[in-house]
Order: sequence, then structure tokens, then C-alpha cells
Amino acid sequence: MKKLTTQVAIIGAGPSGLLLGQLLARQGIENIIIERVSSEYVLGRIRAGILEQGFVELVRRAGVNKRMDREGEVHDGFLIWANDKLTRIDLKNLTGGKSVLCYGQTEITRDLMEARSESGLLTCYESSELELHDITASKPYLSFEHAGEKYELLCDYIAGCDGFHGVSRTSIPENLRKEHERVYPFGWLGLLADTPPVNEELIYCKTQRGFALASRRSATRSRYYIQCSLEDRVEQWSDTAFWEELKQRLPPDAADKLVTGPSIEKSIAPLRSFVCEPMQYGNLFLVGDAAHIVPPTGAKGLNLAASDVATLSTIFERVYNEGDKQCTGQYSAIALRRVWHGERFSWWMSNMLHRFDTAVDNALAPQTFERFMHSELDFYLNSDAGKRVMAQQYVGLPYESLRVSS
Ligand code: RFL
Ligand code: PHB
Repeated sequence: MKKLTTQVAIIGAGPSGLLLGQLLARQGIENIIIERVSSEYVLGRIRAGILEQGFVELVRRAGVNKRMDREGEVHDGFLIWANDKLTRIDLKNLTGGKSVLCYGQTEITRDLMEARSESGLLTCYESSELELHDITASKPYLSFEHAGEKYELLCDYIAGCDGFHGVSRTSIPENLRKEHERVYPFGWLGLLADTPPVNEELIYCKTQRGFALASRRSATRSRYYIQCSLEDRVEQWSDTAFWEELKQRLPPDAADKLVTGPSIEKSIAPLRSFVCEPMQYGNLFLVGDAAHIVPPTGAKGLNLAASDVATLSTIFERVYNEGDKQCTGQYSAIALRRVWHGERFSWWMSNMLHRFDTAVDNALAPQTFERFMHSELDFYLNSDAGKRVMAQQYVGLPYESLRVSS
């Protein structure tokens, strides 16, 4: 048995864990990350593409912004194609100058991994059998196996950044946690290709055939999604079948411009809304997808993870640099207020933009629900006030500060 000691033990080397680790290290707070899979596996997951300004500022605070500032694309707006009409949501004008940055989660993760290894900070990749112990005691610890050895990692606090399928959340006793969940009756089939994107700005498409999204990673790399059935398997979708279906869901001008090519990655993601309350128990804090999941329609998942990290890193700075241990009690309430707004927005956008074939709740037939949503979208897209409401949330609501401890 090998013993390790640190101040903050972080479970998971996804964007949440890596960003938290980097911010803490910049403040002189020791941390060790334990990750289940290899770094290559983490980088192989193709996920988010849109970063709010709050996220971008946090990455700058972590000092890992060089490539992001050089290669990230500022997007001042996005388009919605619905009911045969293209509407632009002018983020910049509707929000008093705000925009979003198009820069892949894979790239942020790679930048954070490089910075971490340059700083000589320890990450135990390919660790297994991880368990949390003595969470409510003053010195909790993790046990795990790594490279054929058993380890114990003693710490002051545990940050559970281990995603939706991690072990942190279920370490909170069942009678103390409340889980809210909605599983949507469809998924997203995503495809990444080295082809020029159809448009400079993202296009969200609501069509009779189902939802589609034209996104991008650069001038030469496209990312597209189409709504698919939950029964679909990715092997059933040839690249040709994907491109043909996408073409039918894009606005005609974009469809004419579509350049197809071999996929670099293709995968199906189910859509889910999920929140675990509270987000803390004893000295354990849940961060990012470990505590909450949103359907990707609002581009909020990674951005909510970032606001959790912002709150938790500020708390640890106060604990270690000002000796204020009491402030840890503020984490869950502050994080959850912003999380619920992101959940509501993502749920709303998903309801308005997808095709529903099965009942949404017990009271409404799917056609009736769709009719309501058609009208909802029509209302918001045809007034400046409506578009402003959408834009303000898409660019991201402000982060909440900590209170002074009494
Ligand atoms: P992650 O990325 O899931 O990382 C968790 C890490 O924990 C590890 N782990 C463990 N480690 C040790 N022991 C264990 N027992 C462990 N169990 C798990 C895992 O291996 C993993 O490395 O969670 P994190 O860091 O909280 O990050 C969250 C984001 O990944 C997620 O919210 C976003 O990708 C969501 N998302 C989007 N968010 C946005 O803000 N904007 C977007 O445009 C956007 N697009 C998307 C998305 C998610 C998508 N999918 C596939 C769900 C598009 C898609 C298609
Ligand atoms: C992406 O580029 O992967 C992306 C962009 C916007 C979304 C979801 C995914 O809403």
C-alpha cells in the first residue's frame, strides 16, 4: 500500500478536474488528479464547441489561454432555421457587446493537460477501484489502484469531477440526495469531418424530419449533428446516409454549399436533463457533469461545469489563503442557482427545436406539445424582446460571488 497526501484530491481529468487543478495550482494549493482512463482516451471524446465569456476568462485566469486566444473563433451570432425561415440571433447587439467563442473541448483539454504536465503536477491516469472514505471527517481519503499498486490518497477536500457515470455522486447517502431527471425520447448523432463548414455561424435547424445543427471547429473542420432515434446504432449510419439526411434538414442555401467527406468521428449521444441536489456532502464537492447534465441544444454543459469550477476554486482560495473554512458551506446553493437556469434554458431550447414522436408528459399528446412549441418559437423569434431573452442566456448568465462569512 502506497500513501499519498495532498490538499485537494480531484477525481476525473475531464475539463472540470483539469481546470480546477490548474486554478488551484496557480494559487499555491496542492492537488492530485485520479483518472480512470488514459489521457488519449479523454482526448478522443468529441464534445463541446461553444464557450461562454465566463469560461474564457477562467481559462485566462488559469494561464492556459495562448492557443485558445489564437485559434478560437469569436461568434457574434447564430442562426435558427425553423418553419422555412432563417432568423439570426445577433448576440452582440442583443446583449450589449457579448459573444461566444468557438473552440473545441478537446483542444481546451489538451491545453490543460500540457500545462499540468509542464507544471509537474501529478495525474494518475488509468486508475481503477476508486473509493471515497471518511467524507465527513476532517481528513477524508481516496483508495484506488494504479500501475499494479494499491494507493491511499489523504486530503482535506475531495472534488468529484468524474462525470455522470462517476463514483462521487453515489458516495452521497441516498437519503440525503435528490435527483431530478428527464430522459428525452431521441438522441444526437454527431459527425466530425475535415471539410469546410457550410456557414461562418452555427445554424440550429428545426424541420419536419427532426433537428439538425451545423457547427464547426475551424475554417476547415465541420461538426454536424442530426436528431436520431434512441434505437439507432452508429454502425447503421454510413457517412453517406448521414450527409444525405443532414442535407435535407439544412436551409436550402446551406444545403447547396455542403461539402461532404469521410468522418473523423461519429457517435450517438442520448439527451438528458439531470440535477443532483445538494452538490456537496461533508468535504466532498460535486463539479460539472458529476452533478448535472443538460441536453446539448443550449451549449451549456461545459459552461456550467466552468461556473462550478469558478465557485469552488474561489472557495478553496479563501480556505487556504484567508483561513476561512466556513465559506465551503456556500458552494452548493451558489452553484445550483446557475445550474438550474442552464437546465431550464437547455430544456426550453430542446423542446422548441426537436421533433417529438412520443408523449412528452402524461397530459399532452406529442402533436399538441409540438403545436405549443411551434408557437413558442414563433413568438420568441419574431420579437426583439424574445430574441434578447434567448441571446442573454446563450452568452451565459453572470457568475455569483461568495458572501463574506459571518
Ligand atoms: P467529463 O468530461 O465527463 O469528465 C469526467 C472524467 O472523470 C473520469 N472518471 C473517473 N475517474 C476516476 N475514477 C472514476 N471512477 C471515474 N469515473 C469517471 C472520466 O473518465 C472523465 O475523464 O465531465 P466534466 O469534466 O464535468 O466535463 C463536462 C463536459 O464534458 C460536458 O458538460 C460537455 O461536453 C457537454 N457538451 C457541451 N457543453 C457546452 O458547454 N457547450 C457545447 O457546445 C456542448 N456540446 C456537449 C456538447 C456534450 C455532448 N455529449 C457527447 C454528451 C455536445 C455533445 C455531443
Ligand atoms: C458543438 O460544436 O459540438 C456544439 C455546438 C453547439 C451546441 C452543441 C454542440 O449547442
